[in-house]
Amino acid sequence: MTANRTVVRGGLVITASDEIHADLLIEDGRIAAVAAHDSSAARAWDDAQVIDATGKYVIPGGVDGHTHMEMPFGGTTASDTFETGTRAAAWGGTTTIVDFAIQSVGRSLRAGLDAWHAKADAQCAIDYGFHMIVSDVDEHSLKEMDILVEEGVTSFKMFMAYPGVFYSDDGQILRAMQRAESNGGLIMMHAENGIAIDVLVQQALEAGRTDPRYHGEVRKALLEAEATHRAIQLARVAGAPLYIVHVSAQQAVAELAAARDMGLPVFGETCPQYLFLSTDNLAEPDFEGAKYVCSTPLRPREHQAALWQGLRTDDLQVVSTDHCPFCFSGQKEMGRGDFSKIPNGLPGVENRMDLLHQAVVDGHISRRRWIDIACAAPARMFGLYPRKGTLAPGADADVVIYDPHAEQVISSQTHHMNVDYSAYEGRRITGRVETVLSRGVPVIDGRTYVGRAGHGQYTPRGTCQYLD
Ligand code: DUC
Ligand code: ZN
Ligand code: ZN
Repeated sequence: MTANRTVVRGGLVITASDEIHADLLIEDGRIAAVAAHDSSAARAWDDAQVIDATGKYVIPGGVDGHTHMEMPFGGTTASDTFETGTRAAAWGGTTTIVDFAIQSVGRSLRAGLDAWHAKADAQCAIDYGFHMIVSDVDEHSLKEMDILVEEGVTSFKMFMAYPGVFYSDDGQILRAMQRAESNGGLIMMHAENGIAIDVLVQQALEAGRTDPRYHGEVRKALLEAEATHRAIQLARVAGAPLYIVHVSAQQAVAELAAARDMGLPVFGETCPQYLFLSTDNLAEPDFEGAKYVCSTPLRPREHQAALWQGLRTDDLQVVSTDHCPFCFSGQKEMGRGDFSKIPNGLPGVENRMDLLHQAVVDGHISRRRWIDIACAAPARMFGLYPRKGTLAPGADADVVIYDPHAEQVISSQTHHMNVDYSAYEGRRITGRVETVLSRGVPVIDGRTYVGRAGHGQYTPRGTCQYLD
């Protein structure tokens, strides 16, 4: 047996474009060949170590293009470190994350990026890349964007929300978009009208409306739609492509669909929390609603149909998690008596692949669309394809053996994220990750964690491949 040759035998290999009963040959951490099960080509790989995938799906490792490990926010820090968060991601079948390095106001992009490298270096169980949050647009940071694109940090998140923290005004946004137009970068937009929202927050608190559910009421769908529309027009003026993060409102999906119908290079992401949760959760009594405070906020249940439809029609291309966990105890509780002090964010990096498989079972999306929105599209969007996001000769052997018939119940008692609650507590899921390989190396082996901090490598990225 040759140690660096592995064959995954007998499974249904699913990519964004194909489903075939095939065997997969892995050599030196890469996919070497895919051949029909039991074909003469596959039978010739008899010197390789065998992983039996009979009756299972063989899928590319998930690519989560939106996480916030150890993110300082709202006076506290997201509770997953790069070590705990990437381990949990692997448990859930995700083998690549793209996290957000943050430029602090008054400091350089480089200083922010260096700080995030220091947090992640030698800690990760799976591969990772970085986007850059731009919070201070000036001549220097605009020049730095060019350098970062060259280095493989090819996407830049900007905020139309959070005045005084991450907020950029329209002029700053336009300047960054113009720069992206010339350097090939992709602007990722948090599209909510934060100036108007802050007025409504103040008015709600003054009227004694302090419970978590008011977080959802003041961050109005119309103010997400308005910001989405404005961001699209600014991108048109700049001639730049645009990616809207965490789309939650039906009216925002409509803005994206209209722009795409015009042929504009505008893309959108939604997250499991908007597909599976709603304002009903935000309204849970005894401050339990705080567990569901994130921005953009959860919407009334009626918005979910538009999100599913957007995913089916490709008006939305990607499902990422916006994983940004805060413990209920001691962190979410900071906002008792004042919803605006609840740290914004939900855990989910471990649950995304399973929840989206449940969407396949429930008939919302096809199996191939599952792999597209969770693996291939984010890899393409963020310049990682076909190394990540598919199973084809030459690709990294990031492979998940997925049991489509296993039954599980999501719970904080059994999850691996470093957070004391689950946003999906008690939810029944059909399907479960069984084995995960990262560049051919087992990270999860038959539901046992066998990975290590430091296996995961920093992965510089190319530019958005939807524009090629
Ligand atoms: N939204 C969140 O819910 N958390 C972190 C940042 C963001 O935009
Ligand atoms: Zn955001
Ligand atoms: Zn985010």
